[in-house]
Amino acid sequence: MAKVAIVMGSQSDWPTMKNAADVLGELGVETDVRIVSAHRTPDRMADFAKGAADEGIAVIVAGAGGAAHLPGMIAAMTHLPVLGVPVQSKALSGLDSLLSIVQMPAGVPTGTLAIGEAGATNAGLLAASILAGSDADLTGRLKAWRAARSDAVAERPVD
Ligand code: RP5
Repeated sequence: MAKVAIVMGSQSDWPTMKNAADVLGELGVETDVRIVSAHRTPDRMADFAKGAADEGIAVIVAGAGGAAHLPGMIAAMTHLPVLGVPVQSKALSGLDSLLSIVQMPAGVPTGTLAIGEAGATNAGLLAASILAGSDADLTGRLKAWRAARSDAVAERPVD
């Protein structure tokens, strides 16, 4: 059963959010990926947020762009950790998305990652880190993944 849900406001967010799914796949973490829009499918969003814990989901990665209310609205309806990814928007390059996600009122925490693909990748890694706290095998895979990334960095640049 998937312990990480990856949700996004639109099909157009998938090229960004796929980075979260990919890194979790590399770490052997099953994901449940859905399109859930705060504005276009609010009832679907509420059903998802209220039911996620009972479905066995432990961490939610939520990405949206522009008026990116999705992560905060989900966080308002579940006690599960919500990691928000600001998707890069056309009009304002994702600054709108970032500010829509990051400035939550005290009491409704929503993690906020970097704009775009780096944020999605790191949201996946953070989700894995959270799960690794109670999963020794995943801890080992996460350490190996990070070590491989370090090993891939050359000591000196090449021409
Ligand atoms: C947001 O509006 C979505 O998360 C997406 O980033 C943005 C644009 O959506 P589309 O018009 O491409 O469907 O709700």
